[in-house]
Amino acid sequence: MTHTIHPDYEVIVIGAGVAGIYQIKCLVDLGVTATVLDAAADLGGTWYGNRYPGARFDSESYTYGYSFSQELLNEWHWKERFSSQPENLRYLNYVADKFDLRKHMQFSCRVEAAHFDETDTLWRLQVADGRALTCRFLMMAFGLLSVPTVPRYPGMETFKGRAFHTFFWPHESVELAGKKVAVIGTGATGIQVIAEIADKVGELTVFQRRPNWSAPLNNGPISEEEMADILSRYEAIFAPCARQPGGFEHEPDRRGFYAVSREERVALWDRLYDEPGFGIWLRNFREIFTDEAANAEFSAYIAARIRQRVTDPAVAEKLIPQDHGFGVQRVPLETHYFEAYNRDNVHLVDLSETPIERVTATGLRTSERDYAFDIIVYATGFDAITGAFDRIDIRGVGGTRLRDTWHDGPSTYLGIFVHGFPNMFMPAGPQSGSASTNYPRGIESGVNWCTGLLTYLWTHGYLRAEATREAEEGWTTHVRQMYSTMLMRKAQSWFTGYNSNVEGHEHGTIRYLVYNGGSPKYVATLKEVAEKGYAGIALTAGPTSAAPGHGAQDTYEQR
Ligand code: NA7
Repeated sequence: MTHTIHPDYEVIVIGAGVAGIYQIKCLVDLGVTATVLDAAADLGGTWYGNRYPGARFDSESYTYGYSFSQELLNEWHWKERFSSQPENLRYLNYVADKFDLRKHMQFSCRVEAAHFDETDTLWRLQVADGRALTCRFLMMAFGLLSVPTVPRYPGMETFKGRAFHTFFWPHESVELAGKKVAVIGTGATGIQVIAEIADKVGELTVFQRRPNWSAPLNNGPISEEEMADILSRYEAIFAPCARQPGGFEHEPDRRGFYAVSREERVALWDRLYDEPGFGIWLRNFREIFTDEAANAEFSAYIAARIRQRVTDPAVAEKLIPQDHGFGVQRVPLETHYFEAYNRDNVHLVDLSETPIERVTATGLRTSERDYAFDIIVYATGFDAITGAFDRIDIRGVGGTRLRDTWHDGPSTYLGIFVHGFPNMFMPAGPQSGSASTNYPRGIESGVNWCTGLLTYLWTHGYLRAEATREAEEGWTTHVRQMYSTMLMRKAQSWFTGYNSNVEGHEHGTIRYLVYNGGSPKYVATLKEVAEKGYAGIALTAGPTSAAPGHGAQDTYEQR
């Protein structure tokens, strides 16, 4: 039987954040019939949500922006070294408008299901608005931290004041003056919001279960002259980003922790503490990631810094982590965070001593007492990296559910493919190089590579691409092995799949979510795979060539 397959789109991209915007740009450039679907009311992903006060990059702004267009680089002037959420959202809108991408995006489109149709070699999507859409290729670009999670306290629905997760901080301005505010959570988000609102609220009570290691962001404005200088040397900025494991300009100190004296180590740390950004983490000795003693010495150094900054010694001790060393969890960067606790209107409740028992109509009840609040802010994190996949009913060959396949953690080939889920690509997926690096740098590599693969498929008339089981097993084993030398494997954080608010993730059983080999190695691997004719990927030809731009008119013979 011969029949014509008319998928609605050759490619559907899910997610209009940093990855989705660039992915659709590449597809539009190729003249392919493609669209982006996003559950939110507008583009921006992370920067569309997360409108809480203090939300900003920890990446240097000029290393976060896209590098694909010199014109764009020339036109956009970053105002701060670590730009804030409103500006970041303006930037993404500017990019979308400049390249006229908005017309290829559909908002308030929550994809509920995506099922692979083996007979017609296409994906069938069910959108929450009732529409059914089809595409040949499905690109998952919905971000690693897009599913916020809140605690499961009894009585949450009874609270009479305002309560929101930081991701859903209201779009209109929230009156904070004179208000009694609770912040639950002291991860990267909590640390940003606490420092920012401490002097704007009436009373601020921070509910901390485990403290995080944190160091100064050292943000500052970028003057016109500085920006002109940055513009003139973008190439020299992106080149080291491509060379460094983390995708930042920061280069590790390669002298060797034990090769220098204690005085030299401290001299480096004193310098890094006052430098902007992740230098304190990534310009440090590499041993702090792998060697317990080296890590302990550096952690003690940061603990001493915290003691210097916090007036009340008892509060200072509570803010110093005891269960993990510096840098084995994602390091939040802060601006006057520790000084916030020196204010009379800021109070710290240690949940390890007095746990929250319930939410009441007027506030929170711990094992010790009741607290009254006008606003409760949940800075309690995300169902990270695989959460967004779990919330879509994704079914591959034979109706296998991705959620089941990944029950104990993801398994991928290159962080881009999953065996049994043909034509589904993750340009910045779990176990890819993006998750643990300066995200946009990783995204550009992933998107470019996926676009190259699609072009290859179209040029050679392939209709179906699927990672082999062997290739996936090989990659996943490699990803796991890389954790074995890293102290991070012992930490309970979103890097290792811990989340006390998600069933099955609360015990801290490690999930191998990120590729720890660093960006250069990852990019080199992708290049090698492509050069070997996409090794590890089974490519199946259709009877006719499916050239780009003709996605909706492909014809092939079905037997
Ligand atoms: P994180 O880093 O996962 O932090 C979440 C925080 O919330 C952390 O301090 C948690 O304590 C705390 N938390 C979570 N659930 C509870 C409950 N039930 N009770 C008390 N405290 C709780 O999320 P962030 O949003 O801060 O950062 C995520 C990333 O976003 C960040 O790394 C950046 O890349 C951007 P715990 O440590 O679990 O004891």
